Amino acid sequence: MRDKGRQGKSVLLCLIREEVMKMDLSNKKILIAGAGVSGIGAAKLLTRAGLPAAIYDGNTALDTDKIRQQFPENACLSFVLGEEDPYLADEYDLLVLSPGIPADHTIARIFYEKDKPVWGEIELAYHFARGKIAAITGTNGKTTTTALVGEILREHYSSVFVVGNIGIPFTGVALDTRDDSVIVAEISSFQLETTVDFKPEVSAVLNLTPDHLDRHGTMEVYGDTKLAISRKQTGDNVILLNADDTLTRAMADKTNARPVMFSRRQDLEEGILLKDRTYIIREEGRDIPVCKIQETRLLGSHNQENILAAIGISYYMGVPVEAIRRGVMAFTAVEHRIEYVDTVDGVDYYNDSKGTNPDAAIKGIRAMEKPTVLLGGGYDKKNSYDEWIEAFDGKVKCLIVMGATADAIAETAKKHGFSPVIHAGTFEEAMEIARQKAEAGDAVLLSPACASWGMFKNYEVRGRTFKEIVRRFKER
Ligand code: UMA
Repeated sequence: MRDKGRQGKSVLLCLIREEVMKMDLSNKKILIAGAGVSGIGAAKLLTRAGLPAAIYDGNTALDTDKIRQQFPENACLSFVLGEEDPYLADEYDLLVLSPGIPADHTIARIFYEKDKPVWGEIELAYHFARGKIAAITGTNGKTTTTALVGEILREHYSSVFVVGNIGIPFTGVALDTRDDSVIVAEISSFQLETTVDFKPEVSAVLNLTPDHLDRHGTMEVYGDTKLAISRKQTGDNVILLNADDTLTRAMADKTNARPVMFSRRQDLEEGILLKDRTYIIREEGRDIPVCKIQETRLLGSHNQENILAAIGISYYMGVPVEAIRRGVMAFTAVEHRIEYVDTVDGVDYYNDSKGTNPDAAIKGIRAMEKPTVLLGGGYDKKNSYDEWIEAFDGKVKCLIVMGATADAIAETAKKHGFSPVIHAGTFEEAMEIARQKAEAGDAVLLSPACASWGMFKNYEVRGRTFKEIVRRFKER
């Protein structure tokens, strides 16, 4: 049934996964909350499928004309802006929530109170998508691992889609997937709050360190939210777990999927591991070598973990070892992740804007080999900066702080006896100071240990701004 065409409403039902279909969407009124990348993606999916889409957004100044221009003229699109009115839960049958809007937000609560379903954009896309899914979560390394798995899958499959928190909404491609497609999805904890029937063939939880606790409250809730990636998996499915991380290792007892461990440090009985500096798959007493560490181009021990996970995910997605080997060896770096930008006046500039929490930023600083002028600070997720500052390890010659967390970081630095710390009022000012402080032979690293919100739309805009300013430095 799922092979049929996709014109008209009756055909729409044929596209919906029979085994997961909970609801006949063709006669449901659907409200999408959030007019960002996810929300627009969800609205495009519905209108392409011939269904009306209504978008709710708290921002009353939203430029709806500009959004409309992204849709065909005959698309049935409407907007609800401003205050969340309880009547919305009477008017609409289903709410599709963007990940930036917490599941306990008023707009979601009014739907829950009326027993109306609340889905995320991932769940909506899942109901339309065909093919096999690999889903990746964890605190750090998700984007690199997702991109790497995408590269490996392309070595073997002809229809590959890389989607999710990486910046490409799953809803944007769901209608283009086929039965022989493979989809690799980076899924954030925010997105996992609103999955219901989402069931990937292979899932992975890479690691778990404190992050987004302002939203999830406790590490326990954060961990449970991450494990929701496996909630609907069964014994036919695989979950890759990091054996070197106590919290992810313990998830093996809480999932119905078949757990497969990966480890950088342990000689596992089964799983994906390093032996004699070679990545191997150990299965049923056999060691299958994939490639050597020095044959890969991703640097740092955290990337060894990402490679181990990617090998396991690809292997259980059916990719032959030779194709995995080619994919791993060809892969370089991801934008905004310890990305070398340029050398200006003998100073190397690195963009690690994806270092949005202390743990990720620790990896950024560890990868530096030269005296480093470090730019940090941004949105306040109530993280602690102690471990990050301890990791400076004599490498940081000057720390420039900005944003809502500037004072908290400066205080932590003082507590650990680190100086100098310089406050910058704007990102541009921070860059000017960095340029003045860095001398030939130094590095300037943007690795803020904080999200960009409050200063930028997202970490990507922050990273691109960094790169743009470096380019201007070069032209001066
Ligand atoms: N909005 C409201 N009320 C609110 C909050 C937001 O109306 O209380 C509206 C805003 O006015 C805006 C829209 O919601 O119009 C924004 O929605 P959004 O914040 O969900 O952002 P999107 O543009 O849809 O991007 C989201 C992810 N953003 C977040 O999770 C915050 C992107 O992840 C993701 O790439 C994209 O969907 C596609 O899946 C970014 C991110 O920072 C990269 N993720 C976090 C992380 O990686 O740590 C989780």
